[in-house]
Formats: sequence, structure tokens, C-alpha cells
Amino acid sequence: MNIALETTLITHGLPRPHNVATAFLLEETARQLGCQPRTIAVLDGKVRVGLTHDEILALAEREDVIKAGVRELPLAIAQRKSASTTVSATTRIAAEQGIPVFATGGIGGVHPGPWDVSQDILELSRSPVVVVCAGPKAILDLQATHEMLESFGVTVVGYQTDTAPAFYTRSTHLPVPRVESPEEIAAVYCAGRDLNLPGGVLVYNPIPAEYEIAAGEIQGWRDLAMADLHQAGVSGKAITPFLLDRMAEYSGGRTVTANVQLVKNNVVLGCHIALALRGRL
Ligand code: PSU
Ligand code: MN
Repeated sequence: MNIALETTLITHGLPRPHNVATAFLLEETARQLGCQPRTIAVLDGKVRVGLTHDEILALAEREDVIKAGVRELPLAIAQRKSASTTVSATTRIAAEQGIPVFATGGIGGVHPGPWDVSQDILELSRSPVVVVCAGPKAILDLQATHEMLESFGVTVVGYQTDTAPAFYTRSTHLPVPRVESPEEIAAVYCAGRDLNLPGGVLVYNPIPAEYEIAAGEIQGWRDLAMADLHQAGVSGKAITPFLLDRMAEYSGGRTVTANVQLVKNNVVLGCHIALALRGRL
């Protein structure tokens, strides 16, 4: 079974040299579980599904790689650029290619302050893919993101949890329907498909307990990062990479370790879901 992996995490989400190491770690994790990793990006205007080892290295090292959500894909292709794919773009390409499962770190959502809502939410509502994540990124307005997912009709489940996780932390006060097994998630996905629903399933998989960071600590680093953001005047799609970078610095790298481990954990669950879907598609 194939499992889709994104590349914005590699080009804009994690600092070097962790980014390349993580890309390979994720691919290796999938292979060990008997799945075929398909890391997705646009290279010189061509959509590539299943980058080679050398292509991943080149992508991670190049400075001119664009961060592409769905709406940036046509531009990157027509202008023969190279782009990493966000959750929205990767989900769309996975759906096009018939890859039913995609594992990532955190999804984009509703940012605090003036209107800034990720394309990820819209795409989750219209591409039939199981997307495994550790919750919305910690820099977001979690309550608003939760409500927005409802408004867009995204089917959300919590894997062995009753509340939405918040990326670095395992739980929040936001309730989600609980599922216990990969087979149950596969059944939810198939039920939606049988109803011809446009979307798939968003799976919330909490970070492993040993890597969890307390909400209070995260809050402190996030506030510092937000103050830097306002001072630097960064806007648009540069906001997420900027905040992640600042938080990595303030936390002395702890957010990076947590990020790597939670994505790996999501790949493991994603592979189990993919295997549970075998023969049901
Ligand atoms: N989660 C991370 N690191 C990341 C991202 C998510 O831990 O780099 C990326 C994903 O690719 C996600 C994107 O789709 O950030 C969201 O960006 P924006 O908020 O600009 O839509
Ligand atoms: Mn945005």
C-alpha cells in the first residue's frame, strides 16, 4: 500500500539538517511497515509522486523552493518552478493519484488575529483522503480551527483520545469522536466513500507521551515568537515557517524533536490504516 508524505515540512517546517534526516526517517518507517512511501513535490514544473533519495536531498538543499498549497500548484507547474507541497496540495495530489492515506505533522487552520485561514481546511473537505496529523499547529486558534472544520463538514476522529490534540500537547478541552483502531478508521473512511462524500477523514493522533511538551511552556515560546512576527512584519504564507523557526530557537530545539517524533508516529498509524484499507478500496 502507498502512503503519501508532504514536503513543506521538509523545506519550510524543520531546520537543516533535521529536515533531510526526517524525510528519510519517515520513508524508512513506512517501508519497515510494508508500505511504499510516496513523498510529493513539484520539481521544475513537474508533479512528482514518490521522490527519489537524490530528489529529496536536492529539494531540501535548494533555496528557491516555493511553498505550494493547492492554489499555487498551477503557477509552479506552468512557470516550471520547484515547490514543496503543503497539506492542501499533498492531499489533492494524493487523491488524484488514488493514494488513500497521507501522514503529516500538523494541519494548517485559523490563525489568531485578522482573517488568515489555511487552504488545508477547504481541501480536507473536498479530497477523499485519510489525513493523519497530531492536531492543528500550536500557533493557531484551536477553538476557531475546530469550528471551521465543522463548518466545512470535515469528518474528524481522535485516535484513542476524546479531545483534539494540539500538536506538542496530547489533549485540549475540545471534544472529538473517539476511535480505537486503524480498522475502525478504515471503516469510517469507507462509509463516507459509500455515501459519495467529497472529503475523507482527518485523524487526530496525539504526540507520544514521552515527547509531549506542556501547554504552558509552548504558550511562552509562542508569545515570544508572535511578538517577533509583529516586529518583523512577516505576512501571508511566510507566517507559519517564521513562527516554527522562532519557537525552535526559544525552546532550544525541543519543538523540533517533538515535531520529528510526532510525524513519525503519524506515519506509523497511517501505514496501519493503509494496510487496514487493503482489499476494501
Ligand atoms: N505542520 C508542521 N510543519 C509545517 C506545516 C505543518 O509541523 O511546516 C506546513 C504544512 O505543510 C501545512 C502548512 O499545510 O504548514 C500550512 O501553512 P499555512 O498556515 O500557510 O496554510
Ligand atoms: Mn495563511
